[in-house]
Amino acid sequence: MATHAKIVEASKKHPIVDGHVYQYGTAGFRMKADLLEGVAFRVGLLASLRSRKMDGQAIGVMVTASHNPAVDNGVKIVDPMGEMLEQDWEKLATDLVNSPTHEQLADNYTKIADTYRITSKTPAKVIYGRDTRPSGHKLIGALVDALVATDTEYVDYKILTTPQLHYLVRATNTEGTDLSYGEVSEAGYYKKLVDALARAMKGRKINGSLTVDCANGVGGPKLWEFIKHVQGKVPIDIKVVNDDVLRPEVLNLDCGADFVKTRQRAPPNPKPVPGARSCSFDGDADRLIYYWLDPETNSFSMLDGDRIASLAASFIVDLIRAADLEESGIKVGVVQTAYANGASTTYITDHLQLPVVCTPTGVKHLHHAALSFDVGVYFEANGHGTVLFSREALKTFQSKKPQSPAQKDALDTLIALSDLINQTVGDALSDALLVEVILAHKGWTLRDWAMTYADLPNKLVRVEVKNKDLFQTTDAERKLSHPEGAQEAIDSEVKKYKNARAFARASGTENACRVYAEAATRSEANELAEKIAFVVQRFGAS
Ligand code: G16
Repeated sequence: MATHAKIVEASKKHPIVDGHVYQYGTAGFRMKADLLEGVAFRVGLLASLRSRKMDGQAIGVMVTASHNPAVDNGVKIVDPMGEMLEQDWEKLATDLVNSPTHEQLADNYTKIADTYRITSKTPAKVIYGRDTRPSGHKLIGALVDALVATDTEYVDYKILTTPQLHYLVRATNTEGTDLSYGEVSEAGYYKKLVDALARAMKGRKINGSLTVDCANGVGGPKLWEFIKHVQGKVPIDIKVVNDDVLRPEVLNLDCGADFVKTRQRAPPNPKPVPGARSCSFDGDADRLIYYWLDPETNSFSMLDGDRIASLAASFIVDLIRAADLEESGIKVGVVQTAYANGASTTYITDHLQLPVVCTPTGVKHLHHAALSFDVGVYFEANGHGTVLFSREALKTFQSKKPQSPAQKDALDTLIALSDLINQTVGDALSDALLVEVILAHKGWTLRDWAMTYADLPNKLVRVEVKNKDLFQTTDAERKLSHPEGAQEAIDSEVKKYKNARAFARASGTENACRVYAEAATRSEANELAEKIAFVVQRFGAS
């Protein structure tokens, strides 16, 4: 049977839901899982085309809805070096998925192949994984049917964290080359982390234990796997909590990085221990938030993505200086979004004297901007981020001849960090190890870390509106361009408060708008957020 006919036949088993408009958003297609079967099939078609377009390199597909509730799911595509799908192809994905009939779907598949001069003679390869959501199994079934219909080779990595899938895509496509990213297996991922951790920790000791809340998601079993690999090699005491993946309904429920960030408190279970160093992953383990309860005052301190970014940037700058590479022209920069606390931006620009770039939400935007630096540190305030090292920076670290044991130590640590930090995407496990390494090097507690600057009080609110798509933004999401008059209404509220800032935007992963407000005091930040939420409700009512 010709490919066109095979696609039509297979598609009939996995129809999309009539009347629903699908959009490839911040994190691929994400919605209630029962709307996604046809989408997963169609994503399989696109991934196959993408692989052929990229000369047969492996393309990744991850099935996850990350921080969203257990009933949701999502499908996203990973490009050959482990990055997010190229922007032009997001549009193709949206168009292909919305094809109204099975025939039109197959026609659109052929049209893309013709437009991009893709031939079926080029081999295609797709590798995929899924989080612990029960709906993932069915979605993978639909995906595989598309891969079979298009003669695409595939590898099923079963249950993985999102960053593990990104690692595997890059490892697959660089295997046997000078740029080899690591062994092409889940075990290879752990081995790489353990080896880099051992090198980065040489001569240092991690103080006390780290409690990791795994959001009852895939991070739990994968963290246990990591512990098996690290045992006996590097002393690190990890206490795993909220790792129940047998009851799907508890995923992200009252725990996880999103809960901690938005509620600004520790998960209620297990009961937080004052003074304990704790952190939370999200549902697919690509976000990380640290926190602790002060044993004296019982107050809660959160160390979010902004804090991780400033900690990592200052540590790397210190290492570059200690390695006598200050004059080498290595450009270090930080990338944030509008959600970054104003105090963090001031600290990075004024105290660390580093450039800061602001991009719209979505790691693809941050990742892209970070590539313009030799060492690009990017983090969203919600804990999603990583540090990218350019090839030139790595070459400089490797070729520099140390003049003293201290210089050698700094160079070795820089090289170890570039292996420890996931170069493809934000990775909660790798980021947590990075934080542990830095705290150990500096001999810091979380209190010391929290003392570097004081966050401006802030509030994040989720607002449900009839049509979130009415809300269009400009200026890296710091302003609304539509609906008309909404930005003026926001500005006139912000003006009433001291040191205040606020913005509203449509979420790319939930059917809602988000409002962020910052002000001089907590009560003012809360009040301002409420007022802006009211503006959003008013303008979103039509
Ligand atoms: C995804 C994206 C992140 C984004 C988050 C929330 O994270 O990868 O870049 O910050 O959604 O996006 P929004 O505010 O548009 O809903 P995750 O962890 O859910 O995959």
